[in-house]
Amino acid sequence: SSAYKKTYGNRVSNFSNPTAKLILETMERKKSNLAVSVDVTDANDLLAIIEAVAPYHSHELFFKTHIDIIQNFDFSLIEKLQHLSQKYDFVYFEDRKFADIGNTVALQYSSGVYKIASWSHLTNAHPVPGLSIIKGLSSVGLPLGRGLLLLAEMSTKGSLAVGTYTEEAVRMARQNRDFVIGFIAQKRMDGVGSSEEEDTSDEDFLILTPGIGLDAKGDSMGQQYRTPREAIFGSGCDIIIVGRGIYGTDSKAVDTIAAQAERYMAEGWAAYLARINN
Ligand code: S5P
Repeated sequence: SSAYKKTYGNRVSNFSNPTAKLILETMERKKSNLAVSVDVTDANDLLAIIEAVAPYHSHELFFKTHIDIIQNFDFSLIEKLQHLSQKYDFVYFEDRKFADIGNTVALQYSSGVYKIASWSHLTNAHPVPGLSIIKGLSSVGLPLGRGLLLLAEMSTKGSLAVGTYTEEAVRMARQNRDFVIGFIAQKRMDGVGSSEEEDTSDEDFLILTPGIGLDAKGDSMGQQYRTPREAIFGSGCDIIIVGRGIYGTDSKAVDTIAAQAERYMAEGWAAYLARINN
């Protein structure tokens, strides 16, 4: 597709959604396509990892959270996170993976303990309920300028999100371009599942891809890893999501985390340059 060869900056005008524009502009400015996934259970560790990575290199584009795994959560954490995102110029992606009817997800997104829509620029949803889930989430997120990704594919061994399920997810997104800005997927989705009469040649979706690791092939629970080059150059994904590859499983040494982030950032950007200059 044409988006595969374009620079991130030149793709800003392909989107009307303000979060999509912000993401592409930030990528171009920071020269980064790295999203750091911080799956830790202590609020202080979460803040420490962001502080470890962000100030030294300021290349990180996203921090992806699972806010519901934090044991010592209170809303002051959100205020601290917002302060950090302004200070270091990055975007939050709460990896909530909504999966219910429209009315329920609207409440889960706006309310409860976490009030995700109030602080997270981007979130994601499983397409399994059909268009209802986009209706519900967009009723909350669209007025706030938020963006949504659909999980069109997953990185795990034996994932059921394949074939016609993936195609239907892309069709759902195509009908809601104002709010659905792309996918969690393993490859580019431009034109997927479109009919012959439809012209999708200029279509553009952001592809965020998890399951990235340079040192491991997977974990003991079905996760599968590939390299930044395979994802960005080989499969046309736009943003790599890296968790344990950066913050590790035991060591929380600041310089180790920062060095690993730098390594993934450099690999991801080199793969993108190879792609657009190929
Ligand atoms: O298909 C998926 C979708 C997601 S969002 N596979 C995934 O691994 N994820 C998330 O990406 C997962 O919830 C985790 O937060 C992150 C991968 O973490 P890592 O430590 O394996 O890099």
